[in-house]
Amino acid sequence: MSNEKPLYVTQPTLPALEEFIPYLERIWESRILTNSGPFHAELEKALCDYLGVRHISLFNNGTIALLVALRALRVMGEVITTPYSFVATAHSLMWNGNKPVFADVDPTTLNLDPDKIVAAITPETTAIMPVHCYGHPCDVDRIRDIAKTHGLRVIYDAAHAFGVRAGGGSILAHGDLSVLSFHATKSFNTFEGGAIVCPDATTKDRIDHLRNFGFETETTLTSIGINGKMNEFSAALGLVQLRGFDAAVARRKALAERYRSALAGVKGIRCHADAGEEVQNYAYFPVMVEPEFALGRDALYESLARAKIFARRYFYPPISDFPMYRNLPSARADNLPVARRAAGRVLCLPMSSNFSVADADRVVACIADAARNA
Ligand code: T4K
Repeated sequence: MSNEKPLYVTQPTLPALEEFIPYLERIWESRILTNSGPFHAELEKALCDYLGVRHISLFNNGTIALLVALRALRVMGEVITTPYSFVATAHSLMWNGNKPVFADVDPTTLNLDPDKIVAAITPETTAIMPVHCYGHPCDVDRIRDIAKTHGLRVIYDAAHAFGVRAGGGSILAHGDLSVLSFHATKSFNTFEGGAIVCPDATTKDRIDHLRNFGFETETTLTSIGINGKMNEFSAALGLVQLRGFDAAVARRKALAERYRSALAGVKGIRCHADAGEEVQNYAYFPVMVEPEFALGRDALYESLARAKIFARRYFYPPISDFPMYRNLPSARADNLPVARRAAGRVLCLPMSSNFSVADADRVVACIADAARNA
């Protein structure tokens, strides 16, 4: 085992502690800890301004936000989604009593392939839940057209897509709703947290009531809501994190560029393509371990772990292989060849605003060594 520091797939960005202390003092003085406090209101406004979106509702995590997004639009029936994602995407459908229908992904972007969406539509289809995987934009124009033609709702799982811009605006402005995650491992974190981006005040109102048990006033309950509220600690942290977000993206961008140039010389390692976004967040650095590489993907994963480099196989296995999904007709292997191939080859390399270019060089050297020693 090497003596060098461990490099995890990600390491959270944090502000300097002294920047955060004044916020903590205000929380301690006011004793307002949660339930739509002042920092909560301030963060919703600051995020709308920063992201360039109309309305945002903060949540305690991205998974609860997905559940509430589906409930707010009263989605019920078959929902076409991707097998190439974190399980929370499909789980949110099952929790709401919907039936996930998996469609295959595009080989370049690894996002839902619009042609495969069309092929999966049945009379029971009510919605599409695409994922902007690794923060790379889905084909939002084609998905909008498909949804319009077939009368479907679109809820984007935008857990990876904080700050991403494409086509001249925020990627979060597409679809009926977009759902963000602010988990510790995400590009923008509030320890745990999430949000729903929505285009109109009426929908935001419905989402906000659902987030607070369904209460409309102190004594009127209009829906079977849940507790999805973000607390003041997380909201305050979000306000401080937002100030440092652009600088953190710039540091991750430098790391991504170093990875790309250094890996160009390693046979059989293919960097995931940039998918045409104007502004990326560089939250993940996925590579494909192709058959020409001297080792299989899992052997490389183990070899890196022995050198304290903890890459991750996001997203292996594909969601459609987990026991609660694999008996669905759409989970058949021959329905999802592209997603399955990517899941078998992908490795997300360490990526964090805290890592240096020398850290990237260490990872690449270790990959090259593993190939040489194979
Ligand atoms: N939709 C999509 C497409 C998603 O990717 C996710 C979450 C969601 C929805 C749901 O959003 P949330 O409900 O989570 O807000 C992690 C995260 O827990 C999960 O948020 C994320 N996606 C998923 C892709 O990754 P794990 O189990 O792989 O994380 P974990 O704990 O193994 O962390 C990875 C590495 O990060 C660790 O090896 C070390 C480092 N780390 C992690 C944490 C939590 C730290 O250095 N500090 C930390 O505090 O799921």
